[in-house]
Amino acid sequence: NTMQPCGVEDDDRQPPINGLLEIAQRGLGLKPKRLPSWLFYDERGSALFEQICEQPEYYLTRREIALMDEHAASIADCLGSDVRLVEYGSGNAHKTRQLLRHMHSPVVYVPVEISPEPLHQSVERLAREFPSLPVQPLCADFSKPLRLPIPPRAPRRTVVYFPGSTIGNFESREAVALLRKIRNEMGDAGGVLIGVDLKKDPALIEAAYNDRAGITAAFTLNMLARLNREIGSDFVLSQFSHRAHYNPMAGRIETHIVSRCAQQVKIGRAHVAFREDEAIQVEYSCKYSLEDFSALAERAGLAVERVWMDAQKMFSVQYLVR
Ligand code: AVJ
Repeated sequence: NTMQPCGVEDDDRQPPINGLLEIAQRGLGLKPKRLPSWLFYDERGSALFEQICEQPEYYLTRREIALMDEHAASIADCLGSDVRLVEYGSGNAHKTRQLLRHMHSPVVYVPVEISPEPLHQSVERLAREFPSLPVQPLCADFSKPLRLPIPPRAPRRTVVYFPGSTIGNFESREAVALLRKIRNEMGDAGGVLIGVDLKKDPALIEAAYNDRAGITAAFTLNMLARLNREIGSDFVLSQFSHRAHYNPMAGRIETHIVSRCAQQVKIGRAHVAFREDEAIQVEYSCKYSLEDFSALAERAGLAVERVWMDAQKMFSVQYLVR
């Protein structure tokens, strides 16, 4: 079960590597140390992420769902009928159902998901609720060029749905590259429906990544636990801590795993040394103003056609076209 990178960091310019051990060795050999965010999402990490979404401080998921509750009909009208909806990542059952319920038929749904198990589950659930909806699942890494399945009949338009502010995990250059890739896949008449978390009081943002129950900390440290499980490294979890700070200049949460003491960790046959307080950078979560995001879209040859926001203007869903 070799997981592929789910599109973070600038791995794409490096020679291709697959093994988790090599990924860990390479990332921990960098200065400063850095591990890719997709490493969070093994089974345990995905379960912890679902728990994060239920924490009172983590406003993103609740706001996006509220937004979809309020605006799903208007979003569906904007997309029009005869649409092929290609969803990047299929762990978003609730939001997707809200959208599909309002979309004007005919619709073809193409969930794209890297792990076969969640893909299979989401397809089964949807088939039960939308028995007449054609579903063409695609097990693939959405950060790589996709070969979309041939639709039953040519749709009028392909819309890529990318919810959850996952775009925030990419630095701007990578985000632009991903949007360009989407632009190619959707074709001339296509569009992108994308969830984007907005800039707001830094204290609220920071709280979302430092919940009182410590779920986010557990989620972050699970990356080390995962490496211990899968490559036999010997990280002592109590000797590391989670740190998430908002960088107002860059407009992003920067999450690190910090070594509590000077220590050595066995990674494969080698040992990696940590200084006290040395940090491994593990995640960026970029926040955008409407102007920021429209400039980003423009760099990818896309224009923002519509923006929907929740009542508190904390989160946005935006429709981009060529
Ligand atoms: C799923 C990437 C949108 O960045 O807010 C949540 C992941 N990390 N808490 C985010 C995450 C820590 C989340 N995304």
